[in-house]
Amino acid sequence: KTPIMTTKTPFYITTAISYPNGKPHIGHAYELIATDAMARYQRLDGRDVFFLTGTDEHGQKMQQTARAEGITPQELADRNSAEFQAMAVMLNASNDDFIRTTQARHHETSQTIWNLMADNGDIYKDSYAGWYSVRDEAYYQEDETEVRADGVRYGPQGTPVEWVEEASYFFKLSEYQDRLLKHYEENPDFIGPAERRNEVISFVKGGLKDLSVSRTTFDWGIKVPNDPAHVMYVWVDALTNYITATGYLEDKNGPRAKYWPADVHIIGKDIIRFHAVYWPAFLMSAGAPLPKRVFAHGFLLNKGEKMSKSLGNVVDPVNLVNHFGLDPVRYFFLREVSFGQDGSYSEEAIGTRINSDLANGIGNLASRSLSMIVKNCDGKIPTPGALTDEDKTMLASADALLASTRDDMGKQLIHRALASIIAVVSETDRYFAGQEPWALKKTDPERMGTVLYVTAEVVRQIAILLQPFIPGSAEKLLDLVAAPADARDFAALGEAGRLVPGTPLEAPKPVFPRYVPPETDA
Ligand code: ME8
Repeated sequence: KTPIMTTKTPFYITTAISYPNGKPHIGHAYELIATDAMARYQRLDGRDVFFLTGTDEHGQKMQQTARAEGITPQELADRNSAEFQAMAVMLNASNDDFIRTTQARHHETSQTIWNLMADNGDIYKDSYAGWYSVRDEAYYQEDETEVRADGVRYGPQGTPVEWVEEASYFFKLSEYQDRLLKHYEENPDFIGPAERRNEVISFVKGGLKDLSVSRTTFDWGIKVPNDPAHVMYVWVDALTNYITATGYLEDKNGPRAKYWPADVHIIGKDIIRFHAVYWPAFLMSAGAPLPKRVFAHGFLLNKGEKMSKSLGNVVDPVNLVNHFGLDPVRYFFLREVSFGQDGSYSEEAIGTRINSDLANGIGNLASRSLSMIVKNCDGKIPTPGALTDEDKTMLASADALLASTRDDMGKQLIHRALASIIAVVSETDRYFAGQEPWALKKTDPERMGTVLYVTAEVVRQIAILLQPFIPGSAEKLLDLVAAPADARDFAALGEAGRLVPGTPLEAPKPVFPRYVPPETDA
């Protein structure tokens, strides 16, 4: 036999890299869970996936926070980066790497990209005078800021700005205005969702000024090549992380170079400008291909209110997962929030959603149908008889999910993919109730076997498709239908992987307990 070379198509997906100036919060967890679902989906769909997340450790915010705590920025970064790494494990994230911008590999690539931009004639030395938000690590035009009643001047994201004047290198961003607009025009999928695309286009049409890309009033950053009095502006180094991890700029034939350009950067809506304006301009200047897509998700609100330390409603993801369990939390955020829009969460909403869709939905369907098989069919998957139109329609609905969810997930419509999977659960409930297999037990046992076979087969396919979203629970469901370990990816969906009659099943164990709110002292 001649071995067949299988070359899977690469798929590179990233989250933003988080500032480790504090512990991770629920917004960080949300972004990682959503990106993980997309990475897992593509892996199961046969792509060669590289999924990157990490921490953004330089800049003035890190330096100031460390000083306030009486520790070094490196100590602060080490302590909190470890928290972000632990969160990724806790959330069952399938990231293939975790990048820290203080790593040697990243210093190297940041200096490489700087040199490429300089060699292209896009970097010059001057001095900067203008407004800067340390919290956003962003420069703002005066007309983007306002002085509020408290006498403090704020930037467009509601964070205070301060006046900065210092020697600085500039990047000739102004020269990229037309090329960027042309790129947006020719690549309508470059920015999603549409609201963010429109926002970016109008910002760029408004005119781009050259960007200050180095700082001299502090030293916690990556040194500018040949001018050690300057450290790179933190966003120059931060954005570069995505290409650092592939090694593309150092060696186009290296083991991970095939992943560049990224298929999609998943970020929050507050940092779209950096990703859809600065980053492509840097890459154009460095002569490297641009990412195919930048998709901005919305913000999570606690009971409709913005989370903030002063309101005391910043939820620790560890507490949330301890309270509800990991997969219920993953499921809630992925199903409840329209990906790309803001979303609200509350204990009540999480409880309601997991009871209706998981405990009373797929959990109940699996346990009712599979326990009937164990009791009434000798503990083995029954042999189906001739299929009726209803059976065929039911199987066709399950078989159609691959194409529809593939389309939705390709557009980051995670909530829509999940909604269509759960809609098939409801359809199966109606099918099951309508066929009354419990009544067929005496009148027509062969027909009962067919109905149970069809139902179990739909459960199998739903379990395969739920793996990207709730991997641990989906695995348990697949164990319940005795799906072979090598037939759990999307190649096993549809006709190709139908349940094999005669396969022994064990009595189903419950996978999704009902959520019962804790007693409160009224
Ligand atoms: O912005 N809801 O880091 P970061 C949803 N280091 N998402 C939220 C959120 C919320 N309430 N709060 C924050 C940075 N996020 C930079 C990124 S990338 C080269 C550098 C999202 O720790 C936010 O939008 O402030 C961003 O995508 C991510 O969490 C990290 O935010």
